[in-house]
Amino acid sequence: MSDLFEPQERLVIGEQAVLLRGRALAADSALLSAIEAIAARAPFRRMITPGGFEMSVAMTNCGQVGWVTDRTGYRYAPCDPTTGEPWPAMPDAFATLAGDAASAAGFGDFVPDACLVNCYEPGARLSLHQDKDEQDYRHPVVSVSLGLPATFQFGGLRRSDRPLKVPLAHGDVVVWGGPSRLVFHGVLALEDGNHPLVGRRRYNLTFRRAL
Ligand code: MD3
Ligand code: FE
Repeated sequence: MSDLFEPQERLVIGEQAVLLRGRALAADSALLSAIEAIAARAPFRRMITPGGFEMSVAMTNCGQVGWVTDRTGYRYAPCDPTTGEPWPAMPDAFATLAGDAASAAGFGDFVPDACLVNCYEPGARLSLHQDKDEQDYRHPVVSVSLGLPATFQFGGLRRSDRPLKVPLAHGDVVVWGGPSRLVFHGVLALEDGNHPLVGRRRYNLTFRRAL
């Protein structure tokens, strides 16, 4: 356990937004195997926005519901529209990691019911947006980064607020709650590279309480 040698680095990046550097490192291979198992049943796909654009980030989900977008809008759905099957269950190790990270950031009793799994290949990006499709914004969102590093943009409550750039690396966990829950945020185009465990891509898990 690396935390026997160095205390975990905690970086406050906003009001109730806490970066727990390396928090997921000890579980990285278990998380990656779980992602592969999820993707074997609910394949990564590039969804279409309501505006008709294909997203550059490929996505899948696990949990009771999954986030989807198509020409009709954004929503949480109990079944994968690609297969018609329910999303794979959320692995216990996922829910435990998310609950523990939320506790460490001061949010007790976070029990996620949805996990969106994003897959970035070089060039993929996520433009500034708010996460507003969940029922109750009092629940935090927990994100876990794996693979190639990315530059995260942490903005404000208005799209026009100039975003802060935060590098996110393999194993980083971020908890976003309180006033930071509704900030505009995004990810700059992924730079090419090769991660020893993950290869030429980046995964991001976002744990939410959607219902
Ligand atoms: C701040 N994902 O899936 S994780 C998303 O790296 C999303 O794939 C990015 O934004 C990614 O919606 C960023 C960090 C994140 C996730 C959700 C948030 C930050 C957030 C919700 C509210 C505020
Ligand atoms: Fe988001």
